[in-house]
Amino acid sequence: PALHSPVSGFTTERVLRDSAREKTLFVHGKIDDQEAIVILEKTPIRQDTVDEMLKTSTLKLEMKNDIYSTYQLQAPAHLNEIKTTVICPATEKHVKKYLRQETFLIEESGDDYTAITLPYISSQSFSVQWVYNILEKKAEADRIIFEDPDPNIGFVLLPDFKWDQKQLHDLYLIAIVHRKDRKSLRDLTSDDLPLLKNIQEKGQEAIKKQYGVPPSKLRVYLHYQPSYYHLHVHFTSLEYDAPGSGVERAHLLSDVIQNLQADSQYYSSRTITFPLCADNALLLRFKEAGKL
Ligand code: M7G
Repeated sequence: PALHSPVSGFTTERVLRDSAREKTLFVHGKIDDQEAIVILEKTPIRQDTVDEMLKTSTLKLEMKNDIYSTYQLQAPAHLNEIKTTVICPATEKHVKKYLRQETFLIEESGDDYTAITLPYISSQSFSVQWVYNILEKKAEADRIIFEDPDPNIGFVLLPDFKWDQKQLHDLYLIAIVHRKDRKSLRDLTSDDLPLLKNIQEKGQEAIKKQYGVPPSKLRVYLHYQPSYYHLHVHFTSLEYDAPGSGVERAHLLSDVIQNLQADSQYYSSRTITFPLCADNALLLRFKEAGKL
């Protein structure tokens, strides 16, 4: 839907991060006196628009040498969109999340979780209001592609807001569980196997049905630490190097299921390794506790 521009009144304060390779830019600024973050991202070129693009664009020659030539192509506006994400009002924590920073690996034992991480989560993690809005159909209801309404093993599956759904190459969905008493991987025991298997089976099935992408083309995982402490599972295209899909943060759902089958206390007792940014408040707590 067309909408009034929330970014026309944006004043830039500083660039938090940019990447020429990912073609993204994260800026911090203000919209009408409110703190705001705007994320700009050039989206992949869609195969189905290539013919149209080459036929309708103007080409400006940059150089020619033997059989080689380079051009600047000016595509029509509708083929040249920039995906824009706005967070407003943004908190200081959002600014830190997007600021490019040095990262450090933390090794969190089960006891560290209880003594250090859990108090931190309870006092100052990100609001999960957006998650509740999805579960209660107060936001993004029209984007839901599958729902199992069961209060114990049910979940909602919808496109992650990182994915514009224009091409399958960077397919990215999230399954958000209905139950509100599971914050992260750490809370899972073998009691949750029916929930996890349900997400895996029905999530994969729904994605196959909706997008024609089979389970063998999907990377299905949980983050530890997540940013939002309400249990959710990421489904990304195997072809796509999704942010946060590296070994230091992503735990494959199929591994999680097998680990819990072998040991119900696996995730409550094991030491789990994860990266944190330099001025992350949790990292400071690990430092204060002499763990870094
Ligand atoms: P995470 O592992 O808690 O944190 O995943 P991360 O953002 O550090 O990866 C939360 C996931 O939810 C991310 O993939 C986000 O892109 C996605 N997400 C965050 N928000 C605020 C929204 C939202 O409002 N709508 C949708 N559809 N996805 C969101």
